[in-house]
Amino acid sequence: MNLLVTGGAGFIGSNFVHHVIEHTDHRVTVLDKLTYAGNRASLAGLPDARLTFVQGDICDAPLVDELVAAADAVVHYAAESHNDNSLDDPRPFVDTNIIGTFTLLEAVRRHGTRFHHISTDEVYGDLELDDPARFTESTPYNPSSPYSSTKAGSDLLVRAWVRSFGVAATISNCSNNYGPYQHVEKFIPRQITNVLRGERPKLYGSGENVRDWIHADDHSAAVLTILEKGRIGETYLIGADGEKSNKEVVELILTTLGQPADAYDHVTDRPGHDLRYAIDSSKLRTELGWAPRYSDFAAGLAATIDWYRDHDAWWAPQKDATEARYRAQGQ
Ligand code: NAD
Ligand code: TDX
Repeated sequence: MNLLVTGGAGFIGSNFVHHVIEHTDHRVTVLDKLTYAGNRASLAGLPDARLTFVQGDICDAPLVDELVAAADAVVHYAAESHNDNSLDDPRPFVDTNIIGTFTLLEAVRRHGTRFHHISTDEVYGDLELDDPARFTESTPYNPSSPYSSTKAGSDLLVRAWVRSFGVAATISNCSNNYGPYQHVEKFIPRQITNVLRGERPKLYGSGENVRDWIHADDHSAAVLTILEKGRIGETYLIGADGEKSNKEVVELILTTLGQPADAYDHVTDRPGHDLRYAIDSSKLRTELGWAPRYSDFAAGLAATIDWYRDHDAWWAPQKDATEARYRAQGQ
């Protein structure tokens, strides 16, 4: 198959491209705008015979049409992805996440191309810390931030294009990813690279907020499974039973790097900060037979820490500007 992967120079998209090249015979074309979050170096070393890189915008309808016409399937990762940025300037989130997804849907509709839409558990809002419930495919949408509301909007566009126009699409909503190639603005890489630089980790508010962590490679395997075996029109939740409070994660990063567990600072909380996310991925596991490989979070985190220690040249150019932005917000 010829796969068109949007956002393939970003964190999860690049992990998916590596996964596809390693585990299948598919050819991949990446369409990526190379925003501040995209990095061509995340695809370095992959064979030219299997991978074509196109720098461009998913809102560019003629370009999207040409690339979709040449593809057997589209896997759509491209997005503005950071909640804090969406509070500062929501506009690019509306443009890329909504108009960009609309542009892709119109192209796959014209060409009859299989489409898989990558989304997030944040579309469901948040849960109380002591709520025994977890998100399922039937949880009502209740997004909190400009980021999650634009992702929710893009999911609803996909559902409508399936029902109204018969587009052959599936959707997956995944929990928080960690692993190599994640931008240093995000929680885990920010704290790892802070400690590597001799700076203290920064915890928003109390640090009691809970995220449900999954390794990016497990996310990639799940997406490939849905692409191959998923039922058209269906949504699948992806998660690996990895609930941890932010405080627990920071303490684990510190102790893994040989520092005292309490050597972190509390900083200004994120406005509207979602309390807890938790995914029930039974549908994906029982219907399609997927299971995560990274069941030991401490081991996956240690491997991720090693990756950042060994890839200073990949993240160092972005670190100062990222921290300057956070400092300006009191974070
Ligand atoms: P990222 O910010 O690391 O990467 C996004 C990529 O999209 C970048 O390479 C960027 O250059 C590209 N891009 C942005 N706007 C574009 C445009 N207009 N045209 C073309 N390319 C554009 O994001 P990520 O964390 O890898 O997230 C990828 C997808 O996964 C997103 O759809 C996100 O909502 C979803 N998701 C992320 C997580 C997570 O934990 N990071 C969890 C669940 C779902
Ligand atoms: O310095 C920090 N300190 C801190 O306590 C940062 C950057 C974050 N946090 C907290 C906020 C969250 O509770 O850590 C948690 C994780 O923060 P982010 O990495 O910004 O992720 P989150 O807001 O949970 O969203 C992520 O998961 C769902 C991705 O960025 C989204 O793209 C995805 O949809």
